[in-house]
Amino acid sequence: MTVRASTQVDGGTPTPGPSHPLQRLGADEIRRARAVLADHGLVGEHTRFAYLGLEEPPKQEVLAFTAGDPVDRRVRAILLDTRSGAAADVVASLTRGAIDSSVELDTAREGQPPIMLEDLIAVDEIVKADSGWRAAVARRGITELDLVRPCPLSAGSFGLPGEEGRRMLRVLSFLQHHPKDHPWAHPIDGLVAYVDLIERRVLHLIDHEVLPVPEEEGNFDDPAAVGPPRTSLRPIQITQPEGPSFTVDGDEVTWEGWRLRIGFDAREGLTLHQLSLQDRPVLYRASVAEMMVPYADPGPARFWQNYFDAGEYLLGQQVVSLMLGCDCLGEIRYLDAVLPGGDGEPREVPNAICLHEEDVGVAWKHTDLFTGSSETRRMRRLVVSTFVAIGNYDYGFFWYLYLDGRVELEIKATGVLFTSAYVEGSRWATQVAPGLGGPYHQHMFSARLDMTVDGVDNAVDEVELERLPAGPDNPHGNAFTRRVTRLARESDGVRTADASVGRSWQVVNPAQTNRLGQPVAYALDPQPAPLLAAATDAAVTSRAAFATRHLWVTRYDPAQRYAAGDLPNQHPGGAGLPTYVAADRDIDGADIVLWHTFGMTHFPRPEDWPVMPVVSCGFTLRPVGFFDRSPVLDLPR
Ligand SMILES: [Cu+2]
Repeated sequence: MTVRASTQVDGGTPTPGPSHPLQRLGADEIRRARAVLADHGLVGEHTRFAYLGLEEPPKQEVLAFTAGDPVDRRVRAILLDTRSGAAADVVASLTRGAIDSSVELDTAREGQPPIMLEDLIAVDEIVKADSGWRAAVARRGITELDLVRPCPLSAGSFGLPGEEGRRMLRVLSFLQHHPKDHPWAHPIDGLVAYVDLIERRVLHLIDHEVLPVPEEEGNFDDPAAVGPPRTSLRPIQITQPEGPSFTVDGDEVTWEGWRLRIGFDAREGLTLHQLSLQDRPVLYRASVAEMMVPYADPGPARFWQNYFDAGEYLLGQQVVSLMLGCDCLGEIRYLDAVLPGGDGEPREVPNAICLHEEDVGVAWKHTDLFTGSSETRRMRRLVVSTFVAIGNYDYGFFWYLYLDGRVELEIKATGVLFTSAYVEGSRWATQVAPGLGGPYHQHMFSARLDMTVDGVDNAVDEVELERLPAGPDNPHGNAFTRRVTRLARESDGVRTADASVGRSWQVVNPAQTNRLGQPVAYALDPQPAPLLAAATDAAVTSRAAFATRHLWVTRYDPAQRYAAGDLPNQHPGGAGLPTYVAADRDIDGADIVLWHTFGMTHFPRPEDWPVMPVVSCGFTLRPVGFFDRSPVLDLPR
């Protein structure tokens, strides 16, 4: 490991300073970053930018910022030399044209740089050049290699002989009948190539068994296959003749007392910053800091399947452009995303982030028995959303801000199943079409919620129903109460949800009270769902330890950003949250971060084929004593 500071070198034309330290990186800044790194000799002929993003200043610096203050713009880059396999983690200042740190990564111990979009092409070339793989494909009756689609699948870390220190992918392939035919309908199963991306060769071939390639096509976008669209749906039109109620100024959005900044990162995708309500801070930063998809099949062709879609594949890099009238209805404002390409040059994705306002039914209502009063008000929410397409699956990230102070994240999973050949009687898959398996898997997300409820110093109370036995205090047996437990240290903050007692976690500000003398709070309401299903001693369990608990609470540390650690790709395990909480810091009345695991356990249905109707998961943040009374009394009739 080497760390070196640098002298200041001019890295091209300085760009005008940003108006805010969290302003999203612009195309000029990405070019400038590349130039600064190149001027310091960090960009060689074979250097690829596996990651490049804004290195946010520490929280106290951002909170102290006032308009017009100078900003030191810094970026973090994970660089990979595709010839040697050497990798570096670099922080550079665009403002000063300087390298603040450059650390050579010990990839066997610290993990590999993320997988890049271009690795799709690499694995295609590598497996198709391998005579053993071609022979194995031919044994399955496949000769037209142009119609075989190899997938760049993250290798994980299983301590397999000869793999240590190599930059690898594992490759399962699919067949097309023609170039418009969706390959996911035709898995070429029982055959896996283990690929070394640096040596650009197949290291090892698993040719476990020859299984029939399912033949039925799954072309949901072909009218000839799905039949004519129904004609019975009449138009619904959503109009806001006076425009939406929100305003967008650069990355800053205001709506009905809410104020927030929109961020977008190549790794985390959509991020929310400095979210406040009526000038009272609620959340300093919110993101989906990791997500991973472990599969259930223990067989030789599939035991290794688990994809860290954020840390290994970079959610933000997979963002797609949204279409008016399809993805969002009504009065829409779009933001474009600017992302670094593998070559370090900026790449723009138009209409990547959608902002709109929605009517969501009744906010409150009462018809009174005695006064004859009858009042109803309507609820609205502001929606900030984005969609990513990660190979077969598509994920929508929908943040909702409500008039009554609630914040929700809904993740919509759709797209196409990662299929298998179906073997009769399989315990690891559902048959979703003739001979086609929908393998069992989970989608595990980690939301990183850097809370600032009325200020930076917060604490967490676990709140749940307490049932009481009948006795002298409870002579009729009807009693129940609320149990409140303060989580004092990081070791206390590692918690599991419990729907049977409605367990929630209230983030309180012990120093701020409402008019009733209660500490102001925001509750995290989980949707209790199964945690990681893999065995305790499975390799994936140590790599995705975050997914073994619904809640982790850590002391804020700007270096602790990712639930499964900085570089989960091929990481041997133990990084991220287990390491962060090992210090067992005090979290009672401190600058704290909540990490919430949620997700879905997916036993695919025939209805999920050939394209899956959206299924959702998420969580809610709900004000508890944050307001003195209902905050939506003033809604107009
Ligand atoms: Cu699924």
